[in-house]
Amino acid sequence: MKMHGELDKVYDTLRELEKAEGVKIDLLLCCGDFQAVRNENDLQCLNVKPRFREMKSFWKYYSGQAVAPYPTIFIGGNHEASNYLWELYYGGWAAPNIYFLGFAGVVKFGNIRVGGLSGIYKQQHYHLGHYERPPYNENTIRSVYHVRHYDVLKLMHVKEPLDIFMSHDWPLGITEYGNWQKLIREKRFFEEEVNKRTLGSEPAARLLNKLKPPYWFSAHLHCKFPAVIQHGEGGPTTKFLALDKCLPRRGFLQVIDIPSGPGPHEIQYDEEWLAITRKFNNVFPLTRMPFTMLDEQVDTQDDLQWVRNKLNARGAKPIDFVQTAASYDPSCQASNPSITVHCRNPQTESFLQLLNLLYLLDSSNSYGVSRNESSSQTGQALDSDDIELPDDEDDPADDDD
Ligand SMILES: [Mn+2]
Repeated sequence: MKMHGELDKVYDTLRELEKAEGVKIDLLLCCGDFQAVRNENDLQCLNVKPRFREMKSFWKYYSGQAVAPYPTIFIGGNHEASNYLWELYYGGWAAPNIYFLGFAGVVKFGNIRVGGLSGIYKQQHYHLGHYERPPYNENTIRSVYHVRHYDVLKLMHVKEPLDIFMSHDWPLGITEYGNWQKLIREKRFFEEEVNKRTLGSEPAARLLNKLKPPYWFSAHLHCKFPAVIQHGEGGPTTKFLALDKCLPRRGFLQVIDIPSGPGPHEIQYDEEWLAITRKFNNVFPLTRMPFTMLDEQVDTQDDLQWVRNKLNARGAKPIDFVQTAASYDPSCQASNPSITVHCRNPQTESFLQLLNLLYLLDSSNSYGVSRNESSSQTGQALDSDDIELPDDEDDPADDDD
């Protein structure tokens, strides 16, 4: 499901559902536009029109005033506190019991493997490095959430089967596998893109084709759309489901029953993913220089053994949540937000120490490059791909992309 900051409503709905249907919810998955906004500063890093900037309810879960009643895993979309998600680039607890999967990531929940890719695809930024740093300008506040080849390449190296995969935008061509006629009757403005086969993310389609998970969930387009993909004759199938946004009487939530082992049912690190992370951290592109490494398979066997030894010794429980910013205080008069700069999140620092990797997220070299490059671009307003998505009157948060 997609959240748009409406955590309270979603958890309430789940509680009601448990009572009414007599089911037990083990895990909540959110496919982006989660809006993990902790305070006024984070709100400035969220790409929505200023008049729609609202604090919503995540800050309560961040401050400890409320506690997520279900373990929750989310990926990023195109309306996020991008400064905060960048602190947790490799994934981590955004709040107690609320886990951000990272710009790309795989975790285990019991013996279920959940993978995901954050952001949305825009061709013009796909091959660049992650050069964006807070404070964002009007260009970088948008490009920061555009999917990068580096993260897709890491996911392309996942060989062990995944059970669930999440992407914010839909895999390109997915509409062919479901009732697209009904889709374009209900959402006329998708018609041209559906017919031209330009609706959705090309790298997500490649990942779907490679990973072939039994379940794939997406969001972004504000409508419910199921599809079934058969991967070749007699091959495995993927059940695809996109859900609507969190509004009354809209299909924003779906309960799915997936058989799993006896547990423990908690979020844990995934060995193969940590091995891939270790392997690729030394080519982490952090500037606007194109990153063009090909999809050829890099061997991660040594790293897998290394990670296995490490996790055998310490366990696979993720590093604990650490609060890094003051949370919003409704009793205080709205103060002018200060300039948001990058913060080294202790969770990320501990994670990198665990894997014996360098901290690169504030790489001063790339920071310098990005500042120069972006200042030469001011004046260049939205590019043609940043057209607003037409949607219902009640969909104010969905301008851009
Ligand atoms: Mn979206």
